[in-house]
Amino acid sequence: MGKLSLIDQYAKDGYVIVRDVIDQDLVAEARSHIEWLIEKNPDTRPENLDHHLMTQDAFWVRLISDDRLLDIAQEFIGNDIALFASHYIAKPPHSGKSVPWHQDGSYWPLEPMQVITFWLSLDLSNEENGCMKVIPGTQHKKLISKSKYVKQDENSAFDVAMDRSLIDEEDAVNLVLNPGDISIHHPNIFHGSMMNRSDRWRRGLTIRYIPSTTRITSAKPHFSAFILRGEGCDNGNGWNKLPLQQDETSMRFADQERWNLDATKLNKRHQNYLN
Ligand SMILES: O=C(O)CCC(=O)C(=O)O
Repeated sequence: MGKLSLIDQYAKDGYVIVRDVIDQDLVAEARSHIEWLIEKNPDTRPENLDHHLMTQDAFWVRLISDDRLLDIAQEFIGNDIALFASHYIAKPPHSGKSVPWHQDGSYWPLEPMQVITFWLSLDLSNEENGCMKVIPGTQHKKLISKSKYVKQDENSAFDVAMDRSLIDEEDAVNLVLNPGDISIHHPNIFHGSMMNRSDRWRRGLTIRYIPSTTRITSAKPHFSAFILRGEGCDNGNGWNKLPLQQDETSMRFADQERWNLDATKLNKRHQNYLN
């Protein structure tokens, strides 16, 4: 049998890996960005650097808007691409928290649940430092309501997650990624990751793309609702303006001038839909 396309592999297993998507210079900038965020937010755990910090952060939005990522996202969700959420889960050496088993869609206020997650690896991510694990095929299971999730202990990055009795750990696959690789996963797939007990960091960025027609039904404002490609639409999502690099709100980065021009153009194009 020939090699399956990304879409076919994803349909079969609920996840797929794409190698070498982002170059090492940009990976290094993303690592510096994590350091910058940690310094600015000393009370936030590095596993929890999430989209609440994002609205004014030009480097973050530039990174998730990278054409190499959007070109892949387009294969899955079409030309009109928006961001729902993004989150650095950076596990420090020796003490990095686990991400207990869950289905992403259980937490998400999306209608319909049309969404795709990219996980961009910023280190060698393997079993030793707590790489992501998935259970292939579980994307076909229904979403379990968050109200059925059970409380987790202080070693977990989440307060609640799936009951362990629902998980067949021997079916789990480790997603071993090099810096710059991405994995892509389905909102229903069972997945999680162990603590980082190694002496290396395990840093990754989750990026949740939606077609811009998908509605975000939670209370507004939604800090990471951005139209990234295509026509966009006014569906009550309260789209944010793409932020420009300014020293008060964003780290400096290599292609900030190009970004400021591109973001200004896109903001103009979508001005009727923006907050
Ligand atoms: O970073 C991890 O270990 C887990 C990531 C995750 O749960 C997600 O991207 O949905």
